[in-house]
Amino acid sequence: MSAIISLAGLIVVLAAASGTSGRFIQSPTFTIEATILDKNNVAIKYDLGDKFFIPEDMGRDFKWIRTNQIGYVDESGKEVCLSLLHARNMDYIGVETMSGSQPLCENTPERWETFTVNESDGSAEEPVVLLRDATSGQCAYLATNGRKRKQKEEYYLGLGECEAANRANIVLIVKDDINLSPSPSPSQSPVKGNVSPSPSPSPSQSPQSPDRPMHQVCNCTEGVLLNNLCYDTLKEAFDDTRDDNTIHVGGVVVNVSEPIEFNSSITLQGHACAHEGNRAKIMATSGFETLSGAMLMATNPDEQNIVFKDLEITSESEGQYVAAFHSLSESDLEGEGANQKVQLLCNNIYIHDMQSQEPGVGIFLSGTNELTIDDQCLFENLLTTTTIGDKWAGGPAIAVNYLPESGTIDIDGEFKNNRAFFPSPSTRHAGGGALYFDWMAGNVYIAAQFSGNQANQGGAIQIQAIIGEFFDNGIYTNNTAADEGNGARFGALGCIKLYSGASFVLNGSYIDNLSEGRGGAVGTNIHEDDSLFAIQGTFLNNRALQDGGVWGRWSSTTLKGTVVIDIDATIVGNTAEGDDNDSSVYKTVTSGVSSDSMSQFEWEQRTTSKVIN
Ligand SMILES: *[C@@H]1O[C@H](CO)[C@@H](O)[C@H](O)[C@H]1NC(C)=O
Ligand SMILES: *[C@@H]1O[C@H](CO)[C@@H](O)[C@H](O)[C@H]1NC(C)=O
Ligand SMILES: *[C@@H]1O[C@H](CO)[C@@H](O)[C@H](O)[C@H]1NC(C)=O
Ligand SMILES: *[C@@H]1O[C@H](CO)[C@@H](O)[C@H](O)[C@H]1NC(C)=O
Ligand SMILES: *[C@@H]1O[C@H](CO)[C@@H](O)[C@H](O)[C@H]1NC(C)=O
Ligand SMILES: *[C@@H]1O[C@H](CO)[C@@H](O)[C@H](O)[C@H]1NC(C)=O
Ligand SMILES: *[C@@H]1O[C@H](CO)[C@@H](O)[C@H](O)[C@H]1NC(C)=O
Ligand SMILES: CC(=O)N[C@H]1CO[C@H](CO)[C@@H](O)[C@@H]1O
Repeated sequence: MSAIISLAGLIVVLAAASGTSGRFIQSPTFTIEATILDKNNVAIKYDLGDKFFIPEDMGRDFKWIRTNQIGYVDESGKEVCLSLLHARNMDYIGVETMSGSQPLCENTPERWETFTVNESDGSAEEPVVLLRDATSGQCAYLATNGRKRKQKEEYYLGLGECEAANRANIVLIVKDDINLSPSPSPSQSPVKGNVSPSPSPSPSQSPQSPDRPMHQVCNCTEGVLLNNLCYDTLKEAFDDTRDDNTIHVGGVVVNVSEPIEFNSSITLQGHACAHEGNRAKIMATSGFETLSGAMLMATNPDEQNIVFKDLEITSESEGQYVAAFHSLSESDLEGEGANQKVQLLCNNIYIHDMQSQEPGVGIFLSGTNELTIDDQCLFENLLTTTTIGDKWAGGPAIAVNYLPESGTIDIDGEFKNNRAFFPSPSTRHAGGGALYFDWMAGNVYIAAQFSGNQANQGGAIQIQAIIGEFFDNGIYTNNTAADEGNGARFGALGCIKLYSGASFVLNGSYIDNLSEGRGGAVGTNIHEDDSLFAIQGTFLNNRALQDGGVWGRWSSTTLKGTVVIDIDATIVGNTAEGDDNDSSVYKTVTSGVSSDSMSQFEWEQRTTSKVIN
């Protein structure tokens, strides 16, 4: 399908032209660039040519011509200007029509201005500056003709809502070495047409300030806006979405009373309007119950790119069964559902107090090329539970079944008091108190904080298989692997199988976690040849009621691959109650063959890293 357009900033660094309206501006030249991810997730830089984006260094150099014109001087000395042009079925911004003629600046109106919106993408720090067409009030963004396989997909500058979220990733790069800061437009021409973009807050305004300009959605009685129209329900808005649309919610609690299925790539953007905080609230009404379904369901059988921003998602009643967001699963489309890829970016979302019989009460993804949870996100009091069936996968906050080799998962934010619990007659072996990962062939990076999460195995995180790199910088406190009558293990996190080539590095902080069986902080089972397991972070006061105060391993297979307990790791006060602290650091057992362990005392005598194999 279409290439994935990466989300980066449209950052305009143009001439500081304040107060010079009406006369020529001494301005540097710049290029208009976009970084586009191809199918293999490789970022390629494109420059805007005369009408389409073309590979790097083949684009145009532009400059400001008059106050509000962007263009260049051609070989014959004529000024050619960036204009809104029309082709059969698309409108685009460029300097050459499809028939090859070029709009001269003297015939085109002054229309372009820069326009600041407060960024709402966690990756950028600065307010985002968009390029706005003063005539329509809309802003330039990266558009695509979305052609399928046979013909090459082409990218051009289109016009859309003036939303930071809608900016794609166009960057105007100044060529000359002049020290410039993003500057608002020199002239504030009145905005015409039916579009009223969100006004830009001045840098001095805090997001909570009472005179913060409100988004258009704040005037919608049901708190839902799409393409400048208010909707009665969130479902109706979703039904009308196309790829790259942004649905805005906010002002009132947006109620959801039935599942919303959608197959487009969208942004769901919350606005707090006059209310406290910086999120909009979406709530499943108490009559909406589904043991295994979700409020929002991504149903495109191929790929979908989704962004959630500034949202609180919860359910109305305690004990109500309904999940927040699911992709397709293996049971959909006769198994084809498992091949779906949903790319998801979450900025500042709070999902809490919900439950389901299925993994991923917050977020369930069958497969993904990219999942990013930013540091403003919080997942709290989510529960996956059932007494029926052959259930193992917990991960009430987030569950991901498949991450391909080229994929990435980045988890930041906070996970508090989530739980997976499958009491008898189910398996009593729920895995992952907050997160559950099945087949991880790509790169996983964890930087989040986990506290008070609980499951039978992997108090915070359960991983079935690592094939790629799993790097953990998380902070784990007070998570528990609880004995529910079936071998509790891995107080904070654990992985069942490290495949050949896998790397599982624990560089975070693991404090006060408890396993009512083995592995007070972490655990593993199968280590294949050429795998790496490294303990190098801070491990304090973790407790195993059986063995392996920090790390517990048990398998019927031989321990292969390399294990490193780094001499720079901080390992203090861990307990293994089952063997009077003989294995307060670790115990590894190959059943019926051998076992090996280390106590805190032995660790303290060491001056070099402990390396196994
Ligand atoms: C707006 O931008 C300022 C300055 O970068 C930032 O501190 C603030 O958090 C932003 N507000 C919102 C709502 O994104
Ligand atoms: C909301 O409605 C009021 C009254 O009709 C209007 O003055 C205001 O501009 C609107 N605000 C937005 C953000 O659309
Ligand atoms: C949503 O439901 C709550 C509780 O049932 C109600 O108070 C609120 O007014 C509803 N919101 C809207 C926009 O109808
Ligand atoms: C997406 O959903 C709409 C109805 O909501 C349907 O008409 C369309 O065929 C679906 N597209 C795909 C690719 O499934
Ligand atoms: C530990 O977590 C439990 C829930 O699992 C919670 O009730 C308790 O208050 C937490 N204790 C601390 C010290 O955070
Ligand atoms: C490992 O943890 C240490 C201590 O928190 C930190 O300084 C270091 O940057 C981490 N290493 C990596 C590669 O993130
Ligand atoms: C095991 O170690 C812990 C932490 O150092 C300590 O409190 C406990 O008394 C020890 N238990 C035994 C039996 O030595
Ligand atoms: C060392 C230890 O057991 N720390 C805490 C682990 O988490 C439980 C609750 O989940 C606490 O009660 C313990 O104090």
